[in-house]
Amino acid sequence: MDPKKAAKDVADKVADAAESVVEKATDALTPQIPGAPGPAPAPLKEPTEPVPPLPPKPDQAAPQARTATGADTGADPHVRTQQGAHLTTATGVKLRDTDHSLKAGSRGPTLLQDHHLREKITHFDHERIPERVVHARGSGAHGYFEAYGTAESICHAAVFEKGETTPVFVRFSTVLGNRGSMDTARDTRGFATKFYTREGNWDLVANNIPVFFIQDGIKFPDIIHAGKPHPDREIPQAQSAHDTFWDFVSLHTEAQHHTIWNMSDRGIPRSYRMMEGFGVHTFRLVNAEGVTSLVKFHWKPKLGVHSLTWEEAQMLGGVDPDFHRRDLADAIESGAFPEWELGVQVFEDNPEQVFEGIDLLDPTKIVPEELAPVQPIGRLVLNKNTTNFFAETEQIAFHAGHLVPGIDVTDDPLLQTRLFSYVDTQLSRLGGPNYNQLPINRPHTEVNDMFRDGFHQHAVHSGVAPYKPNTLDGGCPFAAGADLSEEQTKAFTDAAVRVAESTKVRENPVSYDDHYSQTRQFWLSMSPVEKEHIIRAYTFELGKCYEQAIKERQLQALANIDPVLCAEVATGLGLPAPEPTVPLTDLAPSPALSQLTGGPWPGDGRMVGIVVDPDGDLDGVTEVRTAILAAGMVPLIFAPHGGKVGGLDVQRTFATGRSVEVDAVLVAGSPVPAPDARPLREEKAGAADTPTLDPRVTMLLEECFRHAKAIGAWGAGVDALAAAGIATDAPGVVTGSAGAEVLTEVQTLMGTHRAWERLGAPVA
Ligand code: HDE
Repeated sequence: MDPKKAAKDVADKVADAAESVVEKATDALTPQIPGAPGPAPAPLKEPTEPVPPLPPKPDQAAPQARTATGADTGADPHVRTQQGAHLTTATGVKLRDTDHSLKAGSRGPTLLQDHHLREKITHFDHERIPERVVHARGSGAHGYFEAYGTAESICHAAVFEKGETTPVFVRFSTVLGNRGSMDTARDTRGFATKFYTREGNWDLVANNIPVFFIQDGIKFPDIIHAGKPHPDREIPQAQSAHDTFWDFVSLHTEAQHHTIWNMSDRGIPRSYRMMEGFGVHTFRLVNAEGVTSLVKFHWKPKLGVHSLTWEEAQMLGGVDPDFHRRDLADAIESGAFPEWELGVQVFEDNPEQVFEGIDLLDPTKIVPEELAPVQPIGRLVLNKNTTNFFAETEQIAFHAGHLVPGIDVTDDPLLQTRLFSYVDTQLSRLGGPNYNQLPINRPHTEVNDMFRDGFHQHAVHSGVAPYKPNTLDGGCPFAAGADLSEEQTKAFTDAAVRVAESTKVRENPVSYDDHYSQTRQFWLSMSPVEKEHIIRAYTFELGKCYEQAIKERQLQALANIDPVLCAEVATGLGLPAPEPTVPLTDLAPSPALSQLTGGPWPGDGRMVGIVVDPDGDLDGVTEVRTAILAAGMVPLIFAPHGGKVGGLDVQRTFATGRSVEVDAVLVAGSPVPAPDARPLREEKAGAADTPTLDPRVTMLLEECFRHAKAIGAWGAGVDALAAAGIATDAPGVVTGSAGAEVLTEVQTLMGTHRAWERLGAPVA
């Protein structure tokens, strides 16, 4: 046969097969339950016909297809993925076999000549890069930021122009744990946003806690070394419940304010979607007239601020260490796009940089929202998952110094150190100075630097004169101008702020010495149930310390915060409560600090478990399941076995599911113990006597009750509650005769996140 025709036949065949896979993939779109691993269902047998690489899943996006110097190539962003249907080497040569190395005979030694073996193994050997020195564990998503225009009067940055929509990538993280650590550790969370603005990239590298452990960046290695695992045994991973952390914060008492936030429910968020974000430092904005203002940035989640209970967080560490990562991806995949409002607290840029006695340059202080309201300036929506975690989430490089015209820094000594650290760290993490050329970091605007060469240079620079002044490249590139009305030439201009004449010193301003008044204010602003959680958290963490002296020293710090807090923790530790060593200052409580204010909150993307009995009311289950989906939540069917029950797909069996995966549970029947509920096979089944209800359902209901989740039951499900010992008149427990009506009430209960009364402390 004519070789050209043969080649065309193969090409046509491949194209047809690809089309059919894509069609199947498209049919499989809109999965009602998120989490499908691929774009098309997997066949039972290994395919025999080649097809080009499958398309990405509908919920996925990739970095825009820009050149290393910012030009829009107009290509499909997925153009960077594998090409063609056949396996090749890294240099595009097609391969016949990747399963066997080249040997001298089938039982002989492997030949050094095997270039494919060497290339494959060598590449594999170098797949890992150093993890981030802090914030190693994280997860990210694509989205956009839409400006309301309300910041135009204080800032001339294009990103805040009314109606301007800017693509963003957000990465959330914990701080202390390594890349593989659990999501639900008690810790601060990172909330870093890269705005690909038309004037260059702006990074707002924020946390979910508005204050920091230290006032001067030079102490950063100290706090991080104290928080990381002990260097001798490298334990404990991803937690602060150990001697070195408490040794440091009890000595370095400026850390006490941040620490009480960590000990509060803020340290164990229910979801990244339910966290606030704070820029921490005060920033300086400049408007079109050159007038400067000082601001603090706040992200406010549409779903409210909610947390796990400590027991849930601990259980999830084992049951689902990827809990927050999964929650974010699932929510986006199921169309419940996470959303926040960006707001600013605005202060006059006076020479003292002080507002109502609060030093705006001290990152251990907040400005209560009651004193300076948070004014909304735009909306952030995350609507696409990543296509490749490494290329996007791992390789994104944030930098507090990625600023755009109109957004500038202040002299906060913590921020000043960050301006150095973020570039420096990428050099070893991303292997050289060209990390901004990685696809996820490329700006969506012209890049015309004079930086040249270096490892992994992607640009092919023309010209001969990457220096200034020059004549050989026509004097290019030219310095941009200060005229703000000329967008083409609008330059970043450092705000011309006066620096007071002073002497070189290594010291803090006196105002930085107050470590306790706002720490106490936080405590006084909590509701009783939140205070209870804080007491338990301190007692747990200090109880995990070995050294008595460290516990006693931290009790002294607690005495300086509040005598009740100190006494309660001291009782748990079996130590006497000391007297305060500083006068207690009662600042007015700030209701905005409590998570129990506001609401009711929407249930977007929340998980509702439905316990199903194959002999129970399956029509009711179908109806309720549809209603849950219609409400933008995700139903998870829990059944005695996998596969289908009454035509419904089962997402969790009583063996694979656990209460901590759901926000609320509906009980649609009273399933008898399933065959695999024998104690020998199933640890969750517990004791050997024969109960009427499957013991794993009993456990699920007990845990949901203990964690103050909404519980609803109808029909035989009410009997299941009785069998599990759940009082039907307890707060947050709903029974009825039909599923739909029970669901409506459960949804109302979910609006407050938990049935707080069940947590054993009054709400207000
Ligand atoms: Fe960071 N921080 N940081 N930090 N930080 C890093 O940068 C550092 C601080 C924050 O998802 C590192 O690329 C110093 C405050 C987030 O990729 C590193 C100081 C706040 C992330 C670094 C601080 C943050 C980082 C590690 C004290 C809240 C994760 C890897 C002067 C406003 C970003 C990297 C991501 C990451 C240094 C203090 C937030 C080493 C020296 C305050 C959210 O450069």
